[in-house]
Amino acid sequence: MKEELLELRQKADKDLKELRLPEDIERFRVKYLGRKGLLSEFLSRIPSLPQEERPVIGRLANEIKVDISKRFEETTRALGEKQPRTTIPIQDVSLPGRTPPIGHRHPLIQTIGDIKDIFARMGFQVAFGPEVELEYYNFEALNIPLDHPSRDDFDTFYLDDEVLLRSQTSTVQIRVMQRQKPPIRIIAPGKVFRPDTVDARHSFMFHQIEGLMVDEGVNFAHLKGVLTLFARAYFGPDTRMRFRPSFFPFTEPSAEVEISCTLCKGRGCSVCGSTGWLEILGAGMVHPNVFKAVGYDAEKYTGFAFGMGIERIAMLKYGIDDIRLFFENDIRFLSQF
Ligand code: 2NL
Repeated sequence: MKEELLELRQKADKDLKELRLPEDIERFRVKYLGRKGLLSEFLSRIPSLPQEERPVIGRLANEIKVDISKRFEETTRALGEKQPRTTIPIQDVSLPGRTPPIGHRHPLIQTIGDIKDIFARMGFQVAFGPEVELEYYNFEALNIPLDHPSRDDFDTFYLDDEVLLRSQTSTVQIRVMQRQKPPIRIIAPGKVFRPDTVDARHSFMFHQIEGLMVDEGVNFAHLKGVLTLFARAYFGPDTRMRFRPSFFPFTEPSAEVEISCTLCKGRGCSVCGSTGWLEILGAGMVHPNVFKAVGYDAEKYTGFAFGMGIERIAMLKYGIDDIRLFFENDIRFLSQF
């Protein structure tokens, strides 16, 4: 019995030295010190020993149990001091914080906002309408005849015989005139769609702002005044303008409006094709047939209207040379605005 006990102590000593991981520690405790462990088992056998051996073996067994327990505790404490540092994540609260990336409005939306603010100061309200439209609003009400080339499938996305993706935002102004009587002063920004092949200057979807002012006595001088104020406010106070005769089915007379080149100030460069002028919008006096379509008295009311491409305006203002940059979601481009 005595030899057995001493052997047990030796084995326990050896096992203790090999303890490394938390699960080793627990395994050791169960094996030697647990309720059904080797030492308990040993102690339970003592009552069946001969009378004279019991006290000696009993004392020795207890000594060894206390000894193993003591050294087991020392070993686990030593291991415990090494281990927690490696498992608890270290947080240095004195480090500067990480700034989350903050987004901003898309440059086209900013441009719409800037243009809107200028017209708002002249009393224009903002109007919206559907992007999926009836052929009637996109063409018929705007005095665009059935055989006009822009009605072709090549220039308009048709969904069926009567329904299409609007190719201009004039549809919005027609809807407003149907609802409201003059005086009217609105701008209508939004997406328009045309089946063009995409390149540096074309996109199948782009943005327009159209404007409309209708009242008694509105004339071409009002149109020139409003657009001149707009151009100077948006492109700078030295901006000059010129109006050149043009044709649109929905206005008569009609004009193409140009500003002095924003880059070369009119001297001639590659942006303006050495003319010194840049076309920024089309405009004119609303055609009487458009007033008839919305039930306005064309003898009583007159009005002007204009339309401009927002991408083009933003490209001229910021010197952007490819329209596709607006739609590619490249953060290197967008973060510059
Ligand atoms: C362009 C410029 C233009 C209009 C749009 C318009 C709207 C109504 C009545 C009359 Cl409701 N006109 N809009 C007028 C002139 C030019 O857009 O280059 N368009 C092809």
